[in-house]
Amino acid sequence: MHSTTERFSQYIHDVKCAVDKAETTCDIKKIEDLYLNKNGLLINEMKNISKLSPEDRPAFGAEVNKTKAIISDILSVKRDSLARIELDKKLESERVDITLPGIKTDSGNYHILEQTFRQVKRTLNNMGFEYAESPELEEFKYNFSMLNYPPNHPAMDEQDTFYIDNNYLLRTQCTSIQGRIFEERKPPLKIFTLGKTFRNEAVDRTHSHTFHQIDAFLIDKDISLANLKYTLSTFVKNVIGDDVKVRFRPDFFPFVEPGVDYAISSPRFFNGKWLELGGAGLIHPNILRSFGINPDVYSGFAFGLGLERIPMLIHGIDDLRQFLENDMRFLEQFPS
Ligand code: FA5
Repeated sequence: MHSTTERFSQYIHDVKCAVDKAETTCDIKKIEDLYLNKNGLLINEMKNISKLSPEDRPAFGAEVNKTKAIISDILSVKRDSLARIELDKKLESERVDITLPGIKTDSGNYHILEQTFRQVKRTLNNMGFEYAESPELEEFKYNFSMLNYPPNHPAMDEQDTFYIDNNYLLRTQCTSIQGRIFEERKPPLKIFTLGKTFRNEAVDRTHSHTFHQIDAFLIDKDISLANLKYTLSTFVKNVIGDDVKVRFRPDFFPFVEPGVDYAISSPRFFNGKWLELGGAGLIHPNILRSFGINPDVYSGFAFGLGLERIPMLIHGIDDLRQFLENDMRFLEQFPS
């Protein structure tokens, strides 16, 4: 019995030494496995109980249980303190400094031309104009012939473009929608379109090979230049500002008679200087007649302008090439 007590004291001593050296809860687990768990030294000791005489068994059993309890206490105290250290380390490594500034994510933004497009669309819709579309890759006849350009007329040279073949070209003006509408529908009509146009152009700050046009027309009874001027004034006041005045000057376009160019002026832009915005006029009677619309009953006006002109004026953008370059430093200046 004496040697048994010594053996158990040795166990406790060895456990204390091992526990002193333990640095992690895993080390504690290993010690626990060695002494207390299945196949551990103290469980094996219990197996020896059958070899003892019946009168020695209770004392031996009590000794084993006492030793197990002592070892278990030693392990549990150390395990608790190591677990606390491990938790502190984990919390420290995962610490979030809530006072740090957040990570900024970029938010999407409509291109300045898309913003202008939406504003123009909303304005003309509110004024009773219906939005329609026609192809960018257009037939020669809609872009020129049906718009009263006589064959080989020099006005076509002003709008040289990219030809696919003798019949198809990239449209030079959104006015090309007129013939497509007149073929299908009868007056009264109040329509506008907006889209890409293309010209074989020497590119500079105010001219591009690819730009956008707004084109609108109205056909009804008793339509005159007065209606055109009122409509255009309302349009530019809504889009550019209430202080904007509109001026007409005679100009030539084969599809209008009389034809005008129109300019706007506001004390906000270039000290009130007149700035040309686009072309307009009363739809040529030849066009009305060619689509079976009686010019003695119906008349109409049409106007067109470059979309880019609007943000250029409002924001003082002096180079239209920037609209197509997708330079974020430029685009980010116009949050939608
Ligand atoms: C026309 O294109 C006529 N279709 C407008 C019109 C419609 C007149 C209805 C009468 C009735 P013009 O070639 O002037 O007209 O072009 C109209 C506008 O498009 C110009 O004022 C300008 O703002 C813009 N524009 C023309 N060419 C370019 C270009 N190369 N780059 C950028 N904008 C241009």
